[in-house]
Amino acid sequence: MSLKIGITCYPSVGGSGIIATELGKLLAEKGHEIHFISSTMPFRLKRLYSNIYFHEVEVNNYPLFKHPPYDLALANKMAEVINREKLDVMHVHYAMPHAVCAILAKQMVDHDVKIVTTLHGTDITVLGIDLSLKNMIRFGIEKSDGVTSVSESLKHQTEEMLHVDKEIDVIYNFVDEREYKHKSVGELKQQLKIKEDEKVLIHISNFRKVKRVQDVISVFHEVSKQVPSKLLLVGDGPEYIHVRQQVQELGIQEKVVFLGKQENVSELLSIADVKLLLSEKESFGLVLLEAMACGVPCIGTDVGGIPEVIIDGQTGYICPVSEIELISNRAIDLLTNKPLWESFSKESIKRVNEHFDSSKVVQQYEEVYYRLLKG
Ligand code: GMT
Repeated sequence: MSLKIGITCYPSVGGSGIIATELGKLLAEKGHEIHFISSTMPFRLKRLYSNIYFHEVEVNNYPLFKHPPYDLALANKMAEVINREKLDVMHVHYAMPHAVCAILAKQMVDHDVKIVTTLHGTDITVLGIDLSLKNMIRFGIEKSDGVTSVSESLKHQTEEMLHVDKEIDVIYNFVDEREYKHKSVGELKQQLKIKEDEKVLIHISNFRKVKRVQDVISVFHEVSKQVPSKLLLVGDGPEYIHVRQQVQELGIQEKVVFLGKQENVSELLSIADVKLLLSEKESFGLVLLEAMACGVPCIGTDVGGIPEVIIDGQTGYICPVSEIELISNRAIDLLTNKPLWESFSKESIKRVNEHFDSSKVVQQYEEVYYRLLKG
């Protein structure tokens, strides 16, 4: 039975927006009718799909209000779309504010719709710590009909921090295998002024403090003393300026390539030898999966869901946060031992195919929808 599904996410660049959009596209390919409801068109939703609709949330800026009431406008738009399109499911990504808006919308309509909330991390690990929001987040989770989490670690953290009385299904993130695979990218290394014999390390993030990009620079500094290499930095965010300063102070400007926000990440990953994600908080780490799918071994920290993605000593390495020396040594080992690198690269691709297969993940979400609709 095909369903009518509403999806709300933060449409800007970011793992949760990517997952929500890719999920919507794959569900549409399976014949479901998808209605995205958000402030702007999700950035991955570029071409026209006959069964995907976009409903823009418009917020009017009245001089009376200090802050434009986005959350209320969103709830209002959700109610309008649920009623008019007779949605079966409203799938929201993030408890705050999206689940709360969906609950409000559900009360505004006479049509029965099931609310599914997917927890991505920041809503729990950052906002959940804020006492003023804790009760609201718990409310959003408990009043949703179904709740999913992108890792076991995030599920446990949610239960521990918020004491929620709710069954949470763990459904891992996924990548579109048609896009994320090793590609022949011809002259790209040359274009980026990287010599053929130089190794390439890569970091991709939104440069928030939790990503510890400065540790990435410190590790690269150590690695580059022993291995001819370059570091590609993809993304932008609050720490960017400090990272640039650190690179300058270390005198490694010639070896670090700041690429800013990029869309063709699979091409950049195809010239990379090691991916570093050294965060202090990370519920999953979608960028790891993207790298692994392209055959790039990853080094990550032992926090959150990262150890559920990287298998230490098999697909990459897991190291304690801020252990620069250990992380550097691991990276040097990988970059200087060809058989080891080849084995990790092969195992990374295998792991993505076996555990994070997009068709299985989409099916898991469908099972949640059907289970709730059956009551
Ligand atoms: O990492 C971020 O700052 C962005 C955030 C988001 O909303 O996209 O990422 C969270 O959701 C991703 C998709 O499920 C996960 O892969 C990231 O690990 C998670 N980030 C954190 O937990 C810090």
